[in-house]
Amino acid sequence: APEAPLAPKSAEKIAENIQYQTTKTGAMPVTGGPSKVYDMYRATAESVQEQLVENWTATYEHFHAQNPKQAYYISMEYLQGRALTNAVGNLGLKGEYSDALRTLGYSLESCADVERNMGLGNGGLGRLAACFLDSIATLDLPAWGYGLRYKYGLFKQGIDPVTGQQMEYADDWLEFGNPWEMKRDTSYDISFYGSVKDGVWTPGQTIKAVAYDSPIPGYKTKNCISLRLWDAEVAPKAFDLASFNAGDYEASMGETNLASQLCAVLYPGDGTRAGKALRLSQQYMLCSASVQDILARFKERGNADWNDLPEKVAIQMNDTHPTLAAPELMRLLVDVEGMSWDDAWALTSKTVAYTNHTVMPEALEKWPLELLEELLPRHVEIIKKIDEQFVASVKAAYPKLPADELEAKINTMRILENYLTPAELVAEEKRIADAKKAKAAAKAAAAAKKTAPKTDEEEEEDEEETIPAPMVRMANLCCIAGFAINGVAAIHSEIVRTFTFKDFAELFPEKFQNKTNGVTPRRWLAFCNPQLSDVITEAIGTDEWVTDTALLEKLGPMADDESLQKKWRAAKLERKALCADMIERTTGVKVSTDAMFDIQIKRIHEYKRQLLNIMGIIHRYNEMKAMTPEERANVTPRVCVFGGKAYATYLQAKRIVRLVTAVGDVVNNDPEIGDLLKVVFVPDYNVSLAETLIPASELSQHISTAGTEASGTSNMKFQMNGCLIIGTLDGANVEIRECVGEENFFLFGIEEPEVEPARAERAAGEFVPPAEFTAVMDCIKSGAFGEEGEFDELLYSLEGNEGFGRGDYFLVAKDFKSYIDCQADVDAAYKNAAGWTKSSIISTAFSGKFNSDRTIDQYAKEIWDIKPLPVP
Ligand code: DL6
Repeated sequence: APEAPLAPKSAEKIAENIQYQTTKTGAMPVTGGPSKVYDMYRATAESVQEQLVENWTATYEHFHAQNPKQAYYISMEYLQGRALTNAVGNLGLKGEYSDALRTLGYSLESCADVERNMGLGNGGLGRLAACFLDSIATLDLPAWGYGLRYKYGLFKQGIDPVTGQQMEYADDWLEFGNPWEMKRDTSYDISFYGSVKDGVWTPGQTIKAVAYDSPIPGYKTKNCISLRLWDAEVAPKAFDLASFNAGDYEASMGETNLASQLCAVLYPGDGTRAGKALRLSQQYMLCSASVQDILARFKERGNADWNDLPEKVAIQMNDTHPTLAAPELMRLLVDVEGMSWDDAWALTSKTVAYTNHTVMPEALEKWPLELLEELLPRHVEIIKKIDEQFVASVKAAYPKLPADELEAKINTMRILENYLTPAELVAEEKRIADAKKAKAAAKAAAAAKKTAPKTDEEEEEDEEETIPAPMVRMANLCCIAGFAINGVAAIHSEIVRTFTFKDFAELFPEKFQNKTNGVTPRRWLAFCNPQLSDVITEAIGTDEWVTDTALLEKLGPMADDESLQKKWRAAKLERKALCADMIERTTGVKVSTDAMFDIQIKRIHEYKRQLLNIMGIIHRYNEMKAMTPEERANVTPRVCVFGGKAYATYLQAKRIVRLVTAVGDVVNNDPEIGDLLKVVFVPDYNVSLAETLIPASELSQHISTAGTEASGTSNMKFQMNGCLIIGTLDGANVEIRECVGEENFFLFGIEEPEVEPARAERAAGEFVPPAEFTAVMDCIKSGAFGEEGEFDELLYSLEGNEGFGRGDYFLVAKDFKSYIDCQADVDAAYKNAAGWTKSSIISTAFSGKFNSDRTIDQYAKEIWDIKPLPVP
């Protein structure tokens, strides 16, 4: 075998290196052919990893020697996607690796294509974390990511060919190993259960969290940071060999079982107590291992004074899942390092910061206190003390507030909901028992006098009064412990400040910030869309826009230029052809590249209103069916693409998926309609699919009910790729529209302040849905799509509050007319190719703000207080 040259840079040497790697991975490079592509990918990945390791080690050593303040991003999710194309792109070696593989009889694209997606996330929150890591590395910032190494991602989604329904399979992304990760000789004990006496915790079970690191290279820099994922293993000392040998396998396997369950899946169902305990255990493992590691590094770098902690460490909690990082930091400082409570609190509250990613009430996590107490008894003591301290501080802050108002404020803000001290609990139990007795006596007396049946009020009064279970509100703990709290788009941060956490913002106005999300222009434009990237680089005369996205604005004045427009359209067409191939491969539906590619890809959720989209399509279809052939000739042809996963237990979302496939079954097979309309649901939406769909898109839908989508980030990716948006004034749409100009954004629907009045109007029975909406409802009810009655539960959600109706909470009916009118404007605009292309160019030109480098620069300066530290 040839020698392995260290991190070669020429195509020739790279080819040698790949060949050398094949001797380790077992590939047969000369024969080629599909069965060997995976082996070749492995060999290429090993070769690229060697390149990265040089920089990775240099970065670690540089940070270690310089001992800067470092930020740590703790997140339950990372949607990294594939690594190969991104790594060679960031290393600036794409051409060399392509050439090297060509000489070996392969192509970089086909090798990249067989890589499994590292899909350790659910949606925007996880993909944002991945974009942030890319920007952190690119900006040379001292920061790292921490997460969990789930054995299975969320799930792989299929569509049952017979029923058209979503199916879920385990996403075994590690089936053939992961060439990018490195298991480290770093592990920490993570304990659960047990008891606490005088502040000393004697745990019941202990497992080991073991570090697996993946390199995250920056673009055109030596800096390469780490994504450290924790996996659970059983600590050898915890394995009960004696019980095992005595045949008591159950007893011997306690820790082994816990360890194997902990990192089995992302977001295990939490409908049961066991499911809740598992999710909490995952969150705790992530927090405990990460915080122990952070403190170990603080010491390892020679920092001797704990008071320096906030000058050396910032911890960002990505949503509330890593909230336990705060009490865990307290525990480690007080119980392990022997610090006083007050000193530890002073440090903790200057070290942790919180990002909120949703204002949907059901997503603001609350855990039963008794469950947390059983799982983490010492942490509950700590949380109770933080709560008690906070309640006292609120009382001190509002000395003049009337007692009932103060009590209401405390009840909204404190961490523990429905919490009673032991003495209050006894008193409350007595009060309920006395009331019950009094009621029974009164009832007996009344019964003696009266024979008439009970009134509704009397029935209600009969219902047994119980003491509600105390809950731990994680977001409140984050607001109390965090030194900064931010939302993820301007409108969202405003809702967070003035509504969701209004009382906290009044008490701690200095903590509240906005950090509008962003996406990395490397993965989401330069690498996923080389066709358009080449056109951009040629037009503006430099490729420096890949980091300095403000340069894209140079495209603005050229938006009318005919020759640029021609190249722009050619690039789009090439991508539409690639996308059409993918659609045919994955769904069997042949689509025309002459049609407008109209795409909605995101988690399936009622608030994101895929239902509005598909109902709009039904309206379009019915209108087309009623047309004469001459009228039909004027229709703007469309390919309507949906993609996204419905959470396994979210039935309403699964019904939406089914409605889309049912409509597709009818429309796609209607010879009268042909290529004028196609409706496809692309299964198993993931990062790689997005990299194919987004460059091909011409219209994308971001149509959530105003005030419900925190930001959205796919809207930014679509915009960067010259796609026009149809959307509501919600999340980052608001800022995108400001950047591209209202004439280049298809706006519809009511605005956020109108939402509550609209719901009230509906609840009062005063809203009459538009005729077009009612016609679509009737059409679905008639059984035109799928089985008759198949969508009854789905449609009930759009009806009034009576029966199963849920009052159309997300206001599909209210926005329907405005939506279909806006879609008619889209159709008209698409007919003017030059006008459409101009808007498309302007979209890209003014997408610079949504570069995650800008977002990360703001986090670094305004929250973390960290500075770039380039490896020399
Ligand atoms: O901030 C990233 C991303 C936003 O762009 C989306 O608007 C928001 O829905 C998402 N939030 C979550 C949190 N959980 N929920 N629901 O995923 O964050």
